Amino acid sequence: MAKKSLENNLFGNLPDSPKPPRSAKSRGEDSYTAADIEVLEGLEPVRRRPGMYIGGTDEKALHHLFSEVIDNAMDEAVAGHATRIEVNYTEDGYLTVADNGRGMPVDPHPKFKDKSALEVIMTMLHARGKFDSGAYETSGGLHGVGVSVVNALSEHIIVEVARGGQLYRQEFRRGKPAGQLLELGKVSGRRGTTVKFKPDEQIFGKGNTAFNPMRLYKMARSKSYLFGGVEIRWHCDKSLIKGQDIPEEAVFHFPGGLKDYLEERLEGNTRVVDEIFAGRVEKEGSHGTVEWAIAWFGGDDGFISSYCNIIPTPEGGTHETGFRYALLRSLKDYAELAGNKRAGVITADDVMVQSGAMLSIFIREPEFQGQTKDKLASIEATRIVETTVRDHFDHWLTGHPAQADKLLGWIIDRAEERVRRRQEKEVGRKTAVRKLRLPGKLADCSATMAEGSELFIVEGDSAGGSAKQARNRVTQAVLPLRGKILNVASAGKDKLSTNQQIGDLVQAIGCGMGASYREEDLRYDKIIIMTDADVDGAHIASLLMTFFYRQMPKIIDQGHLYLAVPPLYRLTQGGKTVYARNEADRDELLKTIGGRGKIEVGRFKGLGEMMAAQLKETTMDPARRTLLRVSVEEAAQADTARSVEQLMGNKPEERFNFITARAEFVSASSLDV
Ligand code: TTJ
Repeated sequence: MAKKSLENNLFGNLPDSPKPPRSAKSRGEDSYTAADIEVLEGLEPVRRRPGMYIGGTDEKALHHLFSEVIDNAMDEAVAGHATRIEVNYTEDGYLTVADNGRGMPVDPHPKFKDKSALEVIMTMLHARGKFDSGAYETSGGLHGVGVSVVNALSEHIIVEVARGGQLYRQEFRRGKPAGQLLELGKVSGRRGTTVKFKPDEQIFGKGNTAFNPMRLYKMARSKSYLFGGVEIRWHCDKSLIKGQDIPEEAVFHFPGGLKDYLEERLEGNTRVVDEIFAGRVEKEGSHGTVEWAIAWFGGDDGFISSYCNIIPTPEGGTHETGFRYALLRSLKDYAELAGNKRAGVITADDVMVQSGAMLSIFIREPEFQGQTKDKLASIEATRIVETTVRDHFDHWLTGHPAQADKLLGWIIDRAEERVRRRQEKEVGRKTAVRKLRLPGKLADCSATMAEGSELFIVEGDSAGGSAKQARNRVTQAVLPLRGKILNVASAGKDKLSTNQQIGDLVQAIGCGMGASYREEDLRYDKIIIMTDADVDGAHIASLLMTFFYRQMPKIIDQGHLYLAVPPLYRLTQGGKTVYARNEADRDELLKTIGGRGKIEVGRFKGLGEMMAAQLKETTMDPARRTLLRVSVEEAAQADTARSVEQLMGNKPEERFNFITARAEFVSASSLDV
């Protein structure tokens, strides 16, 4: 390793490093070595196709470089090893980010003996630290591509590391080392990593490599409230600010995390209840950590800002779904407890529209979806957020009944207002003209409003017949589907639009599908899939769930989709009859009513076999039935191509178990309506 002087190092006024936190020690602080770095490939592909790595070469992509760098420093802070990050944008066109963490490892890499770990991290695509037992696996900034991408797309990068009492430096140009790792000299009481870089005009275009200071400022600031334990210091040379309303220097620190931030953001707004509902539940190693803050205020400018592993998710996703659902469920439960009968109308939207909310979660290996990867797709996030937030909101509501009642009343008022508006719009909706366009097989209900009306999708004509007799003609409609419906997971668009079953279904529901979905035209409040309690029934139900998930996800999101729960067994003793949903149910019942004479046990082969009165009593009558609400989570499961294939393929039993297992799960956490 070459020696060089300590003068002119980048650290300048970087503060001393924190004492290692205890949690870090107990995890074997700094036990990482070069051996923990995984190596894949060189950087040529990044320069050839930058869009593949940073989503383009426009201004947004340019600022992605900053995200990637600061996220690396944030990871070090979230892991408990850094307390301070400095951001410095200077006249020379370079952007510098520094932390007071452990410092990137500099020891020789075992596989590339002539290279340091630092060089491997900087020059190899996907080279990244594997944290012990994968505790909190880093966001890796650009959804995990790594800082080498920044290197590849920078004209010049200087990296300095203070580690083990030594200061090191290495420089790179357009992804390639511009010299070897230098040992600059001794430093004491100081650790950390500094990265100073200038984006490459060859990539972003001449004159397009200047950052937007306002954008940098906001990004840096937003990072700081995502982790209360970090202080971010901002500096931007005056000449670069050019009329933008931002300071040259600032310190961002929100020790109270999201709640502090929300407090500041909502300053001046009157709130429905003063207190912000906020919390943070930390899990060991960060995986599963959830932090949130929400406040309700009037006005139409409600918002939710969500994040996963400090990556913004402007399009929401699974974590937001869990959040909305938790708030809704808690409120409804509270209403029931408080004897408030008006809460039936409220939806998750009613709860959220006039609120300001922040949500941040940390999970291992998050998955993002969408063109710009702006939406969280990891299924487990829904459950993690739902259970955490629900628990706390239950406590919050019951612990502060006065404000809970106020909030509930306010949300209900708004929901009722929404219903009224919609009813007004609905008058005349089901005109004769529209009715003419309804499918012939549909036995529609006579009510003209969607509110309170139900559509039963029934398997087979014979079951359809029973259902038509068993229904309440005013509020319940029945649409029989014959045979297997199209497997939407494998069908192309053309097939989908010409398929008769799908066409009937879409017409009956009324609101179109895919891009032409119009919520206002939804003709029913509940869409209930009613299939036999057997393997084929489960198959059809899961195909239908897949269809809704793909083509009308809002229907599921807003809680309109349900599964009926028909019985499988009938137990008769004397003149009395009871029904059982499954074998376990049946055995339980046999035990409880046994010993009082002979019990006749019958098994239904299908819905069609049931008398209309039985079907009504067990499955359709709102007063006596059980419904399972389908959540996005289950629908997504049914949608997963792999599981559909797996489940629909040669193993019908497996699929059946899958569906029923899911259904059990839903019944525990959803409305029994
Ligand atoms: C890796 O394993 C050994 C201990 O340090 C870990 C690490 O990489 N820490 C780290 C990286 N701290 N800070 C960084 C970092 C900071 C900035 C500003 C930019 C980059 C690319 C990394």
